[in-house]
Amino acid sequence: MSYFEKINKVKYEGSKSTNPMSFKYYNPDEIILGKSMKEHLKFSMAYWHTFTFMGVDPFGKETMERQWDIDNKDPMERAKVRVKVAFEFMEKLGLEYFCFHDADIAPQGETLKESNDNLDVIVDLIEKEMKRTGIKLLWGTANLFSHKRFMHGASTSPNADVFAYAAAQVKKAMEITKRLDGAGYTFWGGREGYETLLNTDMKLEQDNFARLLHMAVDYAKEIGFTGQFYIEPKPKEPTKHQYDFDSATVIAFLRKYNLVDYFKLNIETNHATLSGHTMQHELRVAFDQGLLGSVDANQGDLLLGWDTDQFPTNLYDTILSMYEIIRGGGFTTGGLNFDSKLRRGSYKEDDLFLAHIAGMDTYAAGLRIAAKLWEDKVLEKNLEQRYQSYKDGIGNDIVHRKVGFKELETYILNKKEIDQNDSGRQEYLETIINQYILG
Ligand code: XUL
Ligand code: CO
Repeated sequence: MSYFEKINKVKYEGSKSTNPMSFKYYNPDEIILGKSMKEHLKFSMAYWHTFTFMGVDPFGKETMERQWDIDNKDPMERAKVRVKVAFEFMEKLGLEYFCFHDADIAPQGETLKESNDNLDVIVDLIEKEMKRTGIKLLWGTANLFSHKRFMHGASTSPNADVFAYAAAQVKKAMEITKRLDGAGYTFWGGREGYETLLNTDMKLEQDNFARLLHMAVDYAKEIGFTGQFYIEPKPKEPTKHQYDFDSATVIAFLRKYNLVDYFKLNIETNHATLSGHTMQHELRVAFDQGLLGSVDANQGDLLLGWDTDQFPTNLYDTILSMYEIIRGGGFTTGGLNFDSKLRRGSYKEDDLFLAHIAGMDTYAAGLRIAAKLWEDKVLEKNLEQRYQSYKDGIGNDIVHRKVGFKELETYILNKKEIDQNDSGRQEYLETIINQYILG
C-alpha cells in the first residue's frame, strides 16, 4: 500500500524548471571535484522530525495531517506502517541514509523489556526495507531526554538508577545500530547539563557523563560495533548550561577524559548559531583537530533564541559549510542529516517533500559554488599570501621554535617599528563570493 501514489520519484530538472517536485540544483550522479554529488552530500532523513513531529509547540497542539497516522490508531500498527511510509518517502526523494532514536521508531512500553520487544519487531521491518531499497543507516541513537525519568539528566542525573536506565537504553540502541550496519552512533546529551549550581555537583556529573561514554566504547569492542561514535554539541536548550556547549568545549572534554580516540563530532547548524558561533567556525574547529564526523543540517532563526530546526534554505550558509567540508577532505562515515522540521503551518504531506527538496537543493547549490571557489583556490591563495611572513625569516624561526623572547626582543629593537600591516580585504573577499554566486 502506498501513501504517496500521486508523487513520482523526484528528479533533477535543472534551474529553469518550475515543477516544485523536482530538483533544480541537486543532480545526484553529476561529478563535481571527482566525486558524484550524492557522495559529497550523503543526505540523510531524520526519522524523528519527518515521522514523529506533529506540529506541537508550547502554545498549541498537533497540526500535521498524516493519513497513515489517521488510518492506524494502534501504536504498534502505526509504527509498522510508518516504516513502510518512511522508506517509500526516502526512495522517492533519493535519500540514501536515515538516522533515528530508539523512541522514534517504536512505542515505549511500561518496562524496558517491553520497549525492547517493540523495538525488535520494528527493527525486523526496517532491516527488510533496508535490504529491499539499499538505504543505509547513517547513525543511531537513544532518546535519553523525553521521558520524565530524565528530568534531571541521564548519565548526569543525581539518581544512579537513572544512570543505569540510560546505560541499558544505550546498550540496546547500540545493538540495533550494529544489527542495521549503522555507520555511526551519536550522543546528544539532551539533558546533560544543569539549571542551577545551587543544586549541582558539576564535577561528578561530568565525570559520570565520561563514564557512560567509556562504557559505550567498551561495549562496542565487546559486540564488535565498529561504527564511528559522535558527540553532538549544543550550548543550551533544554537545560540552561549544556555540558557539550560547542566544538571547542566537547573537544576539551574528550581530551580530558581520554575519549578523543573514539569520538568525533556531529555538528549542527542551529546549535552552532545558538552557541554564538557560525557553522563555518564550528566545522573549522573540529576539522583542524581531525574530529569532524558528521553534520546535522538545518538552520536557525537569528531573531529567535531557540533551536528552530528549520530546513536549510540559506545559500550563503551552505556554501560556507560545504567549503569547510571540501577543505577537510569530505565525509567518510558521516553525512548531511536533515535534523530539520516543518513549520507547524506547513502541515500537508506534500510539505514533507517540498522541504526536503529545498534543503537538498540548497546544499547542492552550496556544493556547486564551494567547489568552484575551492578549484580556483580563491580563499586559499589569499591565505597563502596573508601568512607569508611565517614562511621565512623571523616568522620561520618562530614556527620552528628557533627563537625565544630574548631573540625576538633583539629583533624588534633593531627594527624599531613594524613597517606596515597588510589589509585584511574582507569586503573584497565577500564581493568575490557574491561573484561566484551570481556568475
Ligand atoms: C536536538 C538534536 C537531536 C539530536 C539527536 O537539538 O539535535 O535531535 O540530533 O538526539
Ligand atoms: Co541534531
